[in-house]
Amino acid sequence: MVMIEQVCVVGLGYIGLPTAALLAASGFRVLGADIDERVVATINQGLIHIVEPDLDGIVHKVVAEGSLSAATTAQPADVFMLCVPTPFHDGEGDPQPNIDYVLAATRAIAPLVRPGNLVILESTSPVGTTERIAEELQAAGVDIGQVHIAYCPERVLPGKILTELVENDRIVGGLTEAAASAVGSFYRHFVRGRVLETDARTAEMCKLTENSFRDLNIAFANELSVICDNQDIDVWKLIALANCHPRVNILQPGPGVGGHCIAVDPWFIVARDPQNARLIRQARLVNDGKTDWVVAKVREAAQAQQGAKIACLGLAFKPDIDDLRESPAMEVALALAEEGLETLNVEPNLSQHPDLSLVTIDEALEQADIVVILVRHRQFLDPGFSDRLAGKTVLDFCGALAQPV
Ligand code: SAJ
Repeated sequence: MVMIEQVCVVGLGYIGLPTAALLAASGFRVLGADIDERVVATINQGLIHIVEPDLDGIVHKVVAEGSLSAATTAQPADVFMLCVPTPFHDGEGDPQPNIDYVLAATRAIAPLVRPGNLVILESTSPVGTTERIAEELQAAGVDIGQVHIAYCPERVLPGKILTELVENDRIVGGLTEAAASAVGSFYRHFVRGRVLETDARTAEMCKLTENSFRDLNIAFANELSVICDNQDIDVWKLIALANCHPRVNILQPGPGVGGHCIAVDPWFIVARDPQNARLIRQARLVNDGKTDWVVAKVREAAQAQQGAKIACLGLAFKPDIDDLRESPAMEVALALAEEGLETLNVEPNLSQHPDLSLVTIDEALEQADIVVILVRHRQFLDPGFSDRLAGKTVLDFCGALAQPV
């Protein structure tokens, strides 16, 4: 059994920082590493640079106690956890995964890795990335026969990260059975869900599969919404009725799929096997195409009312958060403004935005001729909200006004 006292978490973003804080609160001495000096300085003051409920309190506490500290370089430890971004390469054609940050982080820890250490990758990654880590470490002179290397994907929902880090089941994919077992034991120190051991490639594919499953099911709902619109059927009512069947559970249509996970990860599967990943690729195209469809629908309504003011209600990528990254609602609002239409943008979870002027719900409803509901924020679900829309053209793309069946 490996004795673990120190953990080095490389990458202090949406996953790395909450994980580092949780480990520190669970009794480990945690050294966080991030290449961004401002991030490091912020954390060392006990503050946070991301928005996530309850994270500020826990980071403040563990930094004050001395169990979490940050630096711009990795530090010697018993466990190394890599939580760095895995974006796309820019270019033509289908998006291709870019694992450069994972490889750079591996090279950064390589001089510090000693026999008996655990090296864990948490970043969403294409199949084979954990093997690439082993190759990089070996090339840097590490005796990889003496090191436990595993893939353990994060599975948390933004907005519920601290709870889900502890409660969710975790998959640990070892490059060897011994690695899966050693890394599994480490996770059992702080995870209350089950820790399920497997091989690295299965674990890598499992993470991508989970988000593709959701993307595909949302694509089904989005496709239905367009078909129903053409046939004058209320898709929200249709889905609610269909879901009364004991084995049917259709997700909800929206203006497209946002965030930095579900709209990204399926491409990692497609990139490895474009010939066979036909449904997965098509789902991505359907969901991205839904955003263009929404813009076209609003354009059509605006053409019917020359000079109309258009209220865009909700800009975040999903309900009741302030996160605008990869948000289809934001894409719609920007596209309409670029077309020269007069828009009034509302995001109740934000007071301002650098590129877009925001107004309150009241201001928007006072002035708007056309109301476009893009995100199912709780403010738009209030009983009585729909009464305030009387006399306006209303386009509800997220079912905020849908009545229960
Ligand atoms: N959405 C719909 N219709 C639905 C459900 C969601 O249009 O019925 C849209 C949302 O509005 C949003 C997008 O999908 O734009 C994604 O939202 P989400 O809440 O489904 O997921 P994320 O991106 O916040 O988090 C996902 C989660 N994965 C799964 O639920 C399978 C989370 O557990 C992962 O850890 C996370 O991706 C990640 O990091 O990969």
